[in-house]
Amino acid sequence: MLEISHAVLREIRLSLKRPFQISSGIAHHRRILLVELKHPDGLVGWGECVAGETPHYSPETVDTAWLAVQRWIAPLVVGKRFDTPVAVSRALEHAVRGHPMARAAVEMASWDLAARIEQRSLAALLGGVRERVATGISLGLQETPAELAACAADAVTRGYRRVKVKIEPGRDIEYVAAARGAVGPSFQLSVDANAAYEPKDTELLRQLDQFDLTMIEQPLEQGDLLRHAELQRALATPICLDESITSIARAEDMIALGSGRIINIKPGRVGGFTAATGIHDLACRSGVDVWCGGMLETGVGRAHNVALSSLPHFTLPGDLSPSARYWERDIVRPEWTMVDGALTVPLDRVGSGVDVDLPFVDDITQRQEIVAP
Ligand code: OSB
Ligand code: MG
Repeated sequence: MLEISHAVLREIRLSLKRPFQISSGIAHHRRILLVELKHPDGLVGWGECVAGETPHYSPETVDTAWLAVQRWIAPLVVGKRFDTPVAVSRALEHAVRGHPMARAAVEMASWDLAARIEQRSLAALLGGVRERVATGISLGLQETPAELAACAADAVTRGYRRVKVKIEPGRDIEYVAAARGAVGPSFQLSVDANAAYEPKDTELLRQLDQFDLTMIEQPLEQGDLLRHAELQRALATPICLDESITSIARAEDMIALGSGRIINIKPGRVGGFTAATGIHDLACRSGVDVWCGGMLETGVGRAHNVALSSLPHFTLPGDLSPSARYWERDIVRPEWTMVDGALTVPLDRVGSGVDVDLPFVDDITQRQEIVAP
């Protein structure tokens, strides 16, 4: 029985080794909301909220998520018993409109806790089958095409299986040409615009077809499913949606409208694992490819992304870089390491497979609150 006695919320602060710039904003460090759900017997499930510091990627931020979890979401689960984490997801969906990132932090912690109660790995509980998951790198916007080419070449040398480069108007064709030159003609290369373009840019985006990209991620605004469908009809390159897909229903809309051919599933963006696995199953039935995106997570969120990526239809490499790419020191033991361009799914360990380094987390905690019944 999934019984939750109380929840602990923490906001931690971690510096990124290097700033990460996308079309809509830049991150030098992360302020991250961590959620602990406690079982009366002492077992703990961990969740990490993927909301950023400012609303440049999504409407939610770490501050709105803190408010939503502390005031409305955690009170829906503390002092309660649930049959399954799916029931937790339903309870949150029933009572909270929007706030999918805040809901996901609690929902995913409940899956981790359920796996620990059942003494199974989170990956197995989710239906995972893969023992290793292929890793792609997401390269932020660079100052010059030559700098981007150097980063891309370095990523290939390190063994990454796919390189994704951020683009924006003014930093696109020339940059992608340089990246393609650096990785070679047959290497998996993709681009991510983070919604920086408009329908009037269709002719420009058509020029990207010459680079044989695996996909172009989120070219237009989050709500523009119809315009993405028109753009997809004009392009040979598959469109992948990220920001637009906030629920199973949005994924159904995308597929019905033909707004793209690939989905970037981030469990932390869609309300948690229940929706993420639902989107996975839908995509599998519909012939749409999926892969797991990243949000510069710590080792806690990365563990969740790795577990999800072990499901059978995650056929494309995910944005799942090892800990050392982001942090001087990650908050979990063991840290995530990459071998031959892949991370190992901890199928032989209980729960998400990592232990949180609590003394270190305490050192970097900016605020903490207990939510009890
Ligand atoms: O669009 O996928 C994105 C990071 C922050 C916000 C949005 C995105 C990203 C990434 C990073 O691409 C991927 C990673 O975690 O390595
Ligand atoms: Mg993206």
